Amino acid sequence: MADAQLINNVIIDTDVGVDDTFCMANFLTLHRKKRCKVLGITTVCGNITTENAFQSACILVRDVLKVTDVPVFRSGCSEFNDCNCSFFYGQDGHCGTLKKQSNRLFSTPNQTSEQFLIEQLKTEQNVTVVAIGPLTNLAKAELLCPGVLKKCKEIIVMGGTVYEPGNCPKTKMESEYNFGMDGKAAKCVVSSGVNLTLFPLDVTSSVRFDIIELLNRSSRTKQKEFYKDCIEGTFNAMVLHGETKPEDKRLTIHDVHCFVYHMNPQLYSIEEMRISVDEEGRVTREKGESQIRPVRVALSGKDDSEITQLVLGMFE
Ligand SMILES: [Ca+2]
Repeated sequence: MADAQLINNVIIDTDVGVDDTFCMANFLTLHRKKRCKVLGITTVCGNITTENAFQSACILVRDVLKVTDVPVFRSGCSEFNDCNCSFFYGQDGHCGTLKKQSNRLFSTPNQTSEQFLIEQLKTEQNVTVVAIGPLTNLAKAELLCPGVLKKCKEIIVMGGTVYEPGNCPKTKMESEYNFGMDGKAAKCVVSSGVNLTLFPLDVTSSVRFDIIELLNRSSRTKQKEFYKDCIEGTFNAMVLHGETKPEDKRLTIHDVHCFVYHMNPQLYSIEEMRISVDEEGRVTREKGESQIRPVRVALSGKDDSEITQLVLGMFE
């Protein structure tokens, strides 16, 4: 019998980089096995532009992973659409490999990402939102419908950094990318009093995945060429941007930890913290007495090999 914890409604809010794909593909594998229900994928500008995020997510879900029963939405928010955001993963968010898979152009659905979030949170029970891009859509939903985010069972966020240096060029590396790209949104969501678990750079940068292991396991799948391009493309981008050395054949896959945590929260050291976020997306720990509701913050992985095994489940 499936673990009752895993029978859960999930909405994935994503800016559709390669690390997002590792998280999404894993959730869609669970969805296929009926161990969770992915209600929808809401895309947002972040790693790539608003339009590219929508198109890339559609190609990934429909043409690469062949999932037909999960709707994909385009963000109605374009606050930072003109940003130069494709520097790391390229314009398709996947080092060019998604465009090799399909050049289909998808039409925009009638509902926007934030409208879908509001509708689902109002009507569905037991919804976990997995937020792995800038928090623009979530903040917009909260702005349009105050209190709506509190209807989530939990929001699992990849974002922010507590002790480690940031990685967002827009804020001169003073904040993590998702928080820095839309600091106001991050501030809004973190201070909204929702049941929130945060995966900051502190944990997502410290756990690294062996490239040979990823390539070996992904070579058994129908999408092996796609995964090979994603893994090698990400590694090359990490080397280019000084995030690793060429001889260290391991990847960081930031967003995938939100999936692993959903499967087994015990694999992380998690602390309750009172934090605040400023409009540049910088995270500050509040000291002493404070009215701020604490959030759970994952600071490190407890067992890297167990974490890796759960991630490799997507290649079954
Ligand atoms: Ca992301």
